[in-house]
Amino acid sequence: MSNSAQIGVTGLAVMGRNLARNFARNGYTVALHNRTSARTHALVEEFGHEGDFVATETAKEFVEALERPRRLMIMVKAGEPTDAVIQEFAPLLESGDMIIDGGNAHFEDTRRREHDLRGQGIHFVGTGVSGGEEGALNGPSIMPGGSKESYASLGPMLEKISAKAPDGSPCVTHCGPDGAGHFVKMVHNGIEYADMQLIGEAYQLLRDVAGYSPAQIADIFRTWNTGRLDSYLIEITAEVLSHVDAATGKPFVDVVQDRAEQKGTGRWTVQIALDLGVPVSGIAEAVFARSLSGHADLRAASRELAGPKAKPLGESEAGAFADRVEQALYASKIVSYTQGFHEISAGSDQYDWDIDLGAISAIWRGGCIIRAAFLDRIRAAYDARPDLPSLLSDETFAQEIAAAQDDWREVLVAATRQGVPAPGFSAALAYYDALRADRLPAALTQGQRDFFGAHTYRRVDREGSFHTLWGGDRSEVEA
Ligand code: NBP
Repeated sequence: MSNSAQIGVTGLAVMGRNLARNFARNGYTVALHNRTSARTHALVEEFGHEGDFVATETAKEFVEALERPRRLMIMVKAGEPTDAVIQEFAPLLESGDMIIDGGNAHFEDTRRREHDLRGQGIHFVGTGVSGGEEGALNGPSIMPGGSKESYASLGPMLEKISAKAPDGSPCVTHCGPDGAGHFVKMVHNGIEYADMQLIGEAYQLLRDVAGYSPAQIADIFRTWNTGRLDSYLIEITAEVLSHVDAATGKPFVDVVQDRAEQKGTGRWTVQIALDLGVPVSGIAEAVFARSLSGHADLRAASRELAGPKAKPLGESEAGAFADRVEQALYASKIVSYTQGFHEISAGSDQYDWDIDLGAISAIWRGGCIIRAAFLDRIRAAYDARPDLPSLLSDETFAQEIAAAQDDWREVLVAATRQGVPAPGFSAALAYYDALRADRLPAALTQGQRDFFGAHTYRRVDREGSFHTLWGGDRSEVEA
């Protein structure tokens, strides 16, 4: 082997194969490896003409094919397979070499792997990659963590293969040390869950409250996609809704089982948010909504439960209602991004990552599933004020929510009256109202806790911790 490859990819299923082709199409020589070598040969046979590939069979051959410092990218199933591959390759590497894990790893695993490999002088670069199969080939949004030194060597290559935002800038940035990249990818996916849930709720409200057909709703989404909701997910929603099943002639959405799965990154976003004490209620509702949809037996057993008697809207009111749903969707979307960015900020503080929130919103503008015109606005908000306490504190977003809130509330009233579940819209509004509340019932909670467990409380008018002698004369003592 000639040490000629600038990068090597091991794990050549859909993602690895397309990333390898993307590197090759951009002029890099790419070493190829897969546990089962049939995948390696298939890639070269089918796509060898696209660029310079070095097909290898063994780990030793693969490592020897790479120029120094070596850049070895792992694109295997996350979890144990990633550890197995690291164990196979790490002994063959030298100080200064890089292992780039582009799988959907848990950021704690990435922190552990980075720590272990650092001792050997190997840079472990946990990297979020978003955009699915198509993005991997034509330009994903890339979220690398790891050392600054590794980014200096790897960054220009990632910038070349990444998606480009509408202003031409590459959708990749060094997120921060060790697990920062995989953490950012995790929250990206959590936001993606929330975006999809909100869109789903908008669809169901338009259908069950306003009485529109899937084809009509597709047209509404197409119109929304020309405005402030302009995004990949809105665009594909219109495509899915207008699709007709060839076998039955029915709308495609009506022949698909209404059960979704929740796993991996969406669930982790909520689990980690709980650990960090960050309220990501919109994202959590999205995860729970998928989970509820999957409980087929429970749903079957509950179908006869009483619902409201309200009738759907008449044709004359439907148009105005659709406009209200757009307002509710937009306002709820601002809230779910607010929550997601809060989680990234909390993770950054907890692990000392110094993540630039504006830069993160900028790299999500192209290539990834949540790409949206709206992200430009988030970037502008953080660029103008990097210490923004919350996206809701940004003047422009606050004004937009102020303008949307009456419609947002009306939509939830209609949803409640008609018995249409809208947990995402509802959680978002509750979060908004809780944040702006002068007083919250947490004061009562503190009183209850002090009553049954002497947990003490703080007063609004004096420093210190206090306890009331609830079982005695109810006098207050300083704790
Ligand atoms: P899969 O997640 O389906 O993994 C298949 C690959 O893992 C094959 O190359 C397989 O080798 C290899 N592998 C397994 Br499984 N166990 C192994 C082991 N013990 N040792 C060595 N190799 C092993 O592939 P994918 O869908 O291309 O995804 C790759 C990574 O990218 C995953 O971590 C995924 O979460 C992440 N990701 C996927 C997407 C997406 O849209 N699909 C998007 C973003 C990130 P074999 O051929 O010999 O079985």
